[in-house]
Amino acid sequence: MFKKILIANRGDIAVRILRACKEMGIKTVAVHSLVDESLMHVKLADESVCIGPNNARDSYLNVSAIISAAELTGADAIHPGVGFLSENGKFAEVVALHGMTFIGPKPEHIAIMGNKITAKKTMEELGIPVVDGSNGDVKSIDEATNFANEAGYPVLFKAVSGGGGKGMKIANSPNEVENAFKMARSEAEANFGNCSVYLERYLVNPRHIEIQIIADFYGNVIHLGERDCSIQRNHQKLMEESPSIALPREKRDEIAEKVSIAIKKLGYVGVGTLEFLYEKGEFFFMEMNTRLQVEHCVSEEITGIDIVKEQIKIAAGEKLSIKQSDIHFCGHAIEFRINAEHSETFMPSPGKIVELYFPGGNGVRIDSHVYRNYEVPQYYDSLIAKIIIHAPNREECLAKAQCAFDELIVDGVFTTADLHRKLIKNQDIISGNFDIHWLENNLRRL
Ligand code: MV4
Repeated sequence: MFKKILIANRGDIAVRILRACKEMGIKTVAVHSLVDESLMHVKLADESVCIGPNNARDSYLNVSAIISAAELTGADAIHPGVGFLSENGKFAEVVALHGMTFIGPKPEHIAIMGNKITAKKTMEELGIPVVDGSNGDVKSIDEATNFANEAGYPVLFKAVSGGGGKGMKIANSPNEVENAFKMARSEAEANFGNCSVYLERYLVNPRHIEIQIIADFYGNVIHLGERDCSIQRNHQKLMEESPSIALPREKRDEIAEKVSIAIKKLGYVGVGTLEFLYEKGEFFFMEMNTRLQVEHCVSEEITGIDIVKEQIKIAAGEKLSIKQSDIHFCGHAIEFRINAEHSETFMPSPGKIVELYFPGGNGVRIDSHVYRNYEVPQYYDSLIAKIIIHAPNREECLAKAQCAFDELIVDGVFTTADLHRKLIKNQDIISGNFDIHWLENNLRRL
């Protein structure tokens, strides 16, 4: 097992990883930017190193500074957390070249999934259902129109190097193809430095359902069921839950089984998530996230498995300690993301948290790094806390969430808590009647 892990991240996820390390008796190194000097994970870590100025590019994305910090402190592994360098295959290679372990999958698998066409092709060959699309990048308007006429409208252009929704353009009819193609290409070039785009049949009202997997070096693979992440805005998830109210158990078992087999055949190692769109009882693979995810907590709650501990053990070469048949899905869990943002405009709201009280009690989990008088910096993601509620069923979960939000106090910055207070009382949310567009379509009415 590792003796010392450097955590190349900040915020709630750095604290989450630090806790796993501490429980396992592993020493921790925190890294931080100038403004993050008094961050919670810095206070809790055994050692800390300042890796640069506030701008993430100069600190949390600064590969040489992070490698130097790891060598200086004698860390034997680096945990990239979420975001930042977590899906950077080059970084994973550099870590290995310096004789340390990157706590994540093999660089080759990061690379396959980083290209949306190879990701889709790979998964399709491994028996995972995908949405009808151009087999490769689309090079001309003619080629695009031909595909669209065959597949039927609407169609969707996507960036090959994309992900997270940037550079997507819909064409509803033949006369919209040219414009959508050109716009998608220029957005792809501007955002990813690669103008390649591909085409898919556009799914109009899907849900976002993802499958969590964990795989070790010895071909053992388990899945932790699904998470429904349909409640999102501008590709930022706000509320995630498991199980999905829209997904019959047999359908869950069927897709999760297919995913486990595919992951085993692929030789993938570590934790990962396959993101699907689910419409009219059918799954369509979109992307695979080759890292820990923000919303991993809901799967932990309903399975009792510590995903981060398993991830660390696997990276150290240990066998998975759980078999699929040992996993029992228990109750319902919902995660509410508390961002320092205005709850109506979603404008960032940096500043000092002058008053803070977190809810508690049975089934109420808080993953957070903030404390009273903490100053939310303007430089990074605005997530300040995750409230994860676990109860025997969805109804009790929502009731418990109401109690938790009655107790919660965050003063000094605007937060998304006010939006959650409305969401959990909304009839569509209560009855599970929503798709990926629901929040954007209903914000004004909430
Ligand atoms: C789609 C789609 C509809 N049809 N693909 C957005 C981000 C990327 N992960 C996939 N995305 C989508 N792909 C087809 N063929 C709709 C979306 C999409 C979306 C997906 C998941 C969660 C939120 C979304 C919001 C808008 C569009």
